[in-house]
Amino acid sequence: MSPTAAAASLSRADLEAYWMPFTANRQFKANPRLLGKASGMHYWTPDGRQILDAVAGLWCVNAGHGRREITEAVSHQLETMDFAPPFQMGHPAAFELANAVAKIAPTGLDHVFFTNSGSESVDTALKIALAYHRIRGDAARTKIISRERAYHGVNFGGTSIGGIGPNRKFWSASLIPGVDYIPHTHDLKRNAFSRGEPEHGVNLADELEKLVAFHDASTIAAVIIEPIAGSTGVLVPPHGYLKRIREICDKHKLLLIFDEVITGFGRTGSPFAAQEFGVTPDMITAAKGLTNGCVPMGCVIASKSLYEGFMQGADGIELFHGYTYSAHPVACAAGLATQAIYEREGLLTRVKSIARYWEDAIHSLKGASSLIDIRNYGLIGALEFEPIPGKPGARAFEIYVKCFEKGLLVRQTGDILALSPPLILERTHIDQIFGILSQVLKTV
Ligand code: PXG
Repeated sequence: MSPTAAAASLSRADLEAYWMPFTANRQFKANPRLLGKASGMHYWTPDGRQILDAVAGLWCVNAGHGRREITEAVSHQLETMDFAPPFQMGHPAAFELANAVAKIAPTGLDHVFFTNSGSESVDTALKIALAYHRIRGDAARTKIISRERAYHGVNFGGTSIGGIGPNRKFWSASLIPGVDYIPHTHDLKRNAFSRGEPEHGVNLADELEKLVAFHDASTIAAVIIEPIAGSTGVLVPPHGYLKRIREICDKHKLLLIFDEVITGFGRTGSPFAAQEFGVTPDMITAAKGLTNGCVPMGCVIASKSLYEGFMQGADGIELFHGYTYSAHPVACAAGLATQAIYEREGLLTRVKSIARYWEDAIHSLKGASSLIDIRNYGLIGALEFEPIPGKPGARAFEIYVKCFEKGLLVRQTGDILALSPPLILERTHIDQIFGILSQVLKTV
């Protein structure tokens, strides 16, 4: 039976064993939404309904679905060498992919550590930051400064620095100590319906100065920030905010980590948001678009001086960290084919040519009932709705389900809908996305 036919024939009982992540399992299994096939800008349900993908899977399929070059590279790699141990051994594709990533990264960020997900990238970056200070004889620098509403994945490190209540409250007594938060920058009173970077809020970066005064710089290892916060519902940084954060980090010798798991690989109109906003961190965490989402892989891109910091002292293992599947050959093959597509099709900067049309289209929804904010940057957009009293999230969930029924995949988080389509989309897709959304918004 083809996978599509198999999916179509799943019974209620067949759905039981799979404990679905970040999903209302009982609600889903009573009324499942299944996908069976994907190509270009679309998914198809097992019963053959076409769904326009306005979220690139989950912010990851930047070059569109079903790219033949990636399929061929992966299949060739599987036939040639299925696995190679990454500890004390290497294989050519790992070095090639590290070079390819370093080539598009901000100047000075030129060493790449491979992981298998965004969560692992974040935990890896935190461990590198702490170890770096220790190696330099500054072992008291152990604290991490994050932000309210931050999402940095779900491993213990990422959960510990996360700023979204439901994602951490069950484990809050068991998380790593020494984490503090600066405020988020979401300010609907002053910035609702902003196009691109909001005007107000650069002063919120100064809250970092207050935390430094409170903890003392000598105890702080790093500041970690999503340049554009994604999971919490798309928070675009106010004008000048990231630059001010960098200045404060420099002044107090704090490492700055940009978590670019969603903003990496062309989403903003530059290869990384660091280049887009003209601010260079000491490390970038990435994943998703690295392999076009088709084989799990993440990475940490570190500055030359960070790497050099470890390459001192006696010969031997410099960083006691790594995964069995770091630089997995199949993931590297997918990554190399993906990066070749990005380069050949100019996808890492293509967003610049379509972002204005996207911006005008999303803001044309203004005036829809209960819509309290529209925000956008690059090929990212968000619609925020007034919650139904006593039922947070219910309004956006209803819209999400109705969109799916009408052939459009969006992403819901709380009372916010997020949009992040593949970077190959054309104007006609933008018209379809906002055509469906505008119809659905009239019905809720
Ligand atoms: N950091 C950031 C900034 C992310 O957005 C992760 C780390 C973790 O990556 P992994 O690969 O471990 O999931 C993410 C993941 C959403 C959504 O709807 C976003 C993510 C994951 C799931 C849903 O916005 N980002």
